[in-house]
Order: sequence, then C-alpha cells, then structure tokens
Amino acid sequence: APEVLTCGEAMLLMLAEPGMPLARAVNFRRAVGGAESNVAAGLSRLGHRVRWFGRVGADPAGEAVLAQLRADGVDVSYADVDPDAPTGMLLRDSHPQRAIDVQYYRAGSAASRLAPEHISPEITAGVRVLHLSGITPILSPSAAEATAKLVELAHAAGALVSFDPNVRRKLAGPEHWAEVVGPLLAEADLLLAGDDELELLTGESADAAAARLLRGRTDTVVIKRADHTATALTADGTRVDQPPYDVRLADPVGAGDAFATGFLSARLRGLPLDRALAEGACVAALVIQTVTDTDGLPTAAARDRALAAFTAGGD
Ligand code: KDG
Repeated sequence: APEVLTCGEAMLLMLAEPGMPLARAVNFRRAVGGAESNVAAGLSRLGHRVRWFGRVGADPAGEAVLAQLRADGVDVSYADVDPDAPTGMLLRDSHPQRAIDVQYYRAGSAASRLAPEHISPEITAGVRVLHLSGITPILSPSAAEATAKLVELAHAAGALVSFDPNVRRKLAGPEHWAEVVGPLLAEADLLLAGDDELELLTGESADAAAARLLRGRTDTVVIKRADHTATALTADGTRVDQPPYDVRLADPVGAGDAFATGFLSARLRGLPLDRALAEGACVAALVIQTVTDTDGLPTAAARDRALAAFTAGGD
C-alpha cells in the first residue's frame, strides 16, 4: 500500500509566458495544476510511495494529466475516467511582483462530479496519511460528500488526516467557504492553513481557532502567516516558529503545496516538529524559484543540500 493518499482535482494548467498579463499572453506552456496532485508529485519525488485519487475526462487533457502524474511516480491506478465530462483546466499568468490572474474552466468537470459512490475502501486501505484540501468539497455538494466519506474511511483505518483549506476566492464566496469547509477543520489531525484562511473559515482569530481545534482531535496546527513565517502549535502546548528562507522569487503559486510536501515527508520519516517546519520551508523556497507548481520540487538529496545551504549561516 502507498504511504500517502491525496485526492482532488488535477487539471491541465496553461501557463502564460512569465511576466505577460494573461489577457496579452500568446505563448502558453502546458503543465499540470491541482493542489493535491502537486503534493502527491512532491512526496513521490522525495521518495515516498503516493497514490493520487481523482477524476479526469476521457479526453487528451485527462491523458496528459495522468501521464504527468505517472511520470512523477505517483500511483494513479485508482483514478477515474469520466466518459461524460471534461478534464478541468486553468489558465494563469506568472509574475513575482504582481497579483496572478487565474481563469478556471472547471465547472461541470469530471472532478466536480466526484461523488461518494466513487470512493471505495480499497482506495484508503493501508495508507498512513490522507492529504486533502478544501478545494475538493467546494467543487460540488457530491464532492463534499465524497470528501466526508474519505475522511471517515481514513479515520476508521487509523490514518492521519492532513488538511490544507486552500481557500480560492474564485471558486465560492466567503460564506460558502465557511459553511462547507469550516466544519472540516475539526476532522484534521494535521492542519496547515493561512492565518487569513483560519479567520475566514471560523470567524475567530487564527490563534483562537488553532487553540480551540487543538482541544479537539487535531494534534498539530501549522499557521502560515502573511509574512511567510510558519508557526506550528501542538496539542501538548509546543510552539515552534519557522521564518521563510530568502530566495529569488519567480512565482509564488505552489508554495503552500510545497510546504505541505516538505512537512509531511519529515513527519513520515519520524523527524521532530522543528525539522519538519524547516523542511517545509525549504521545499517551498525551492518551488517558488520556478514558475510552475511542481518543477522546483526536489529529490531528497536536493532538499538536504538546499537545507544545509539555507541553514549554513545559522538562522
Ligand atoms: O496550489 C496551487 C493550486 O492553486 C493550483 O495548482 C490550482 O488547485 C488549483 C486550484 O484549484 O486553484
């Protein structure tokens, strides 16, 4: 069985040439996007056994998405191909210093038609970690039910549920996010969330929300702050702060997925919290130096080299 299962919408990503505003861009590079498949690709590159579950259409875009995930070493053998709906797609531009424009073509996509009947216990059997994001339940009511079923199966199987809300304002209004994704926070054993996301989803300050969740089933909350410091808080009262590593930014998209990748890998290897935060920050620093979500994802050896270089000056 794989160590990790991720589930979500993987999409064809058409990435405008760097620096070109989306409305002016002529040349696009084909890549794959999707928060959960990014984490799957990242963990695989770091040497973990990972399965991605999700749905694509019976179309060339779906073939391209699955081929890319396979090339990254991700197990896609459980992925569904929907003959009646297309693979989701997004266009975006890429800039280090200005807001990134994203245009989705995913309403009615194969992934948005995810439903509980697509989730069988074999998908989660034997996995140690299930990593999910708030994007999946926001896609449709049936996808929200499927997400709840996956969480239930994972908990019943003794797997750790890792959750990143990944609030994307283009997909739904704030009230809808709070209503659909807010209640899921308490199902996470590990929660990785922006301070603004915690506030939006709970109506509390990030620290108050974290403290409340840590009195429930949640064991660890990593709060990603606006200044890019990450703070880990645990149920036993530990607090560790991790500043970002200073690199030349090419494109910030994918930083959160990269952080989750680095953090989860360290936890899977039994490393302590401070090391997991450092590895998360390290993988994020590598990914934001390239324009796609995934090209900067390191092998284990590349991560170790980068981390040694980042910490050489002593931070
Ligand atoms: O985390 C990066 C994602 O935002 C991107 O790959 C696309 O999953 C995506 C989304 O829904 O925005």
